[in-house]
Amino acid sequence: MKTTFPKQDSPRPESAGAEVLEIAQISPAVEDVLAATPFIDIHTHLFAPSFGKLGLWGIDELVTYHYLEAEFFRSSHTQPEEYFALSKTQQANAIWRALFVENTPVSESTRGVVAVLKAFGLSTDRSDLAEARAFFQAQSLDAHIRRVFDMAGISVVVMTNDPLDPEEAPAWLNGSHQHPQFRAALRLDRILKNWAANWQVLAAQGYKVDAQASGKSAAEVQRFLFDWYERMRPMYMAVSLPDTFFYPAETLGNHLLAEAVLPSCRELDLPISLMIGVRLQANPVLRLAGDAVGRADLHSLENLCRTFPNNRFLVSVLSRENQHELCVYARKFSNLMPFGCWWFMNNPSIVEEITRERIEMLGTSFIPQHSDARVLEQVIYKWSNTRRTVAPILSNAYRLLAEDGRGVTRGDIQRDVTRLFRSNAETWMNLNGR
Ligand code: RAT
Ligand code: ZN
Repeated sequence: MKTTFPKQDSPRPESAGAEVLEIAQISPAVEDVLAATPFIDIHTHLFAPSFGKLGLWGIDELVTYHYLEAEFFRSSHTQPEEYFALSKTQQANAIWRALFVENTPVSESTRGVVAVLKAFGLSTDRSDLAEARAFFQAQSLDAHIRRVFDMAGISVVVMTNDPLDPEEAPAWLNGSHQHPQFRAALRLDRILKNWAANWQVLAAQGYKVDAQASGKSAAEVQRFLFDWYERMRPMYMAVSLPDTFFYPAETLGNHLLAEAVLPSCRELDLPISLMIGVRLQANPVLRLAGDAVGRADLHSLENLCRTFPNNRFLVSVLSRENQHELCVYARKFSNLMPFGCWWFMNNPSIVEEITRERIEMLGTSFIPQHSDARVLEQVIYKWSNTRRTVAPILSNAYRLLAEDGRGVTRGDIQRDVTRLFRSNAETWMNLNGR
């Protein structure tokens, strides 16, 4: 069992890029380095091509992203029940008309679609989607994926893989899906949040579990996780938790977390990702778009990081009000890695605030962003937005440092950007060793 946590240990580069930059050179150097460094996207909902239809891509999927569906119902008289009865093409047409033709697409998610169209040289102001549809239909998926990764400046994405998803599990059981650029993450929401509806699935597969998760159940859940580890070779285990999550409360989920999941993570040397603060189905008629946010009690994190010092916790919080506490806890616990500006946090104004604060409090010992992309081409706009927002923040940090007496070199900038957007993830997940 590991008792130490991966630390970065890169001495200041001596040779390449060793001259101290003038203040005016800092910002172009930061932009260059950000553009030239391929990032690792540690949380997405994308799938490797071998998963077939589970992998979403193309204009109709982009336009019907649930972030846009939520906006659509504010700008259209269409009721959710009517919308969900439409075909995908009709849904995309309706959203395009309401949000891109009848209104100006100034929101973050609508601008994202515009940016993707522009990136492929397509018109951004057409009254319909015909041109875009023709373009995407003409692409062959493997080549398109390579092009998209290149345009997004990413080298690897981590998927979200649920062994109890009735559509996804058979794909894993029917063959290998190892892909160097699409790595797995073992998602535990069904086990940890809805044991009542899922324990029988494990039981039917031969695991000796019961409704109360008593007796051998925790050991059997471990056996289930080991089996899925072998199948998926995941980078981490993961769960999204509600704002009401509290550890240590007497719940089935906490029992399984402490007695099955965390011991398995220790044994397998895997981090666990906790995404905390979702208010699931605040408005169920909106389906995937119906979740909201609530402030969580982060004493849970303190309790977990202290009680389980040999587990590594990758943590993202959904509420803006929890961001500061997360930084403070990361200063207290080196087994805690804050990551990403998740979902409702992924807007430039908030990303800017959170990232500035994290640099001020944690230096480069955090993972600034993940895309959460559900549709392949979203990585293009999401990562371009991240680079655009982070560039002035990093430049400003270096300018302040220079004014305070320590000039920076291009080599310093490269080391920092690599650590933030690659090696914190690589070392924390042991990406290259699995
Ligand atoms: O951002 C999203 O798309 C959300 O719907 C969630 O999927 C969230 O990111 C999660 O992983 O639970
Ligand atoms: Zn997600």
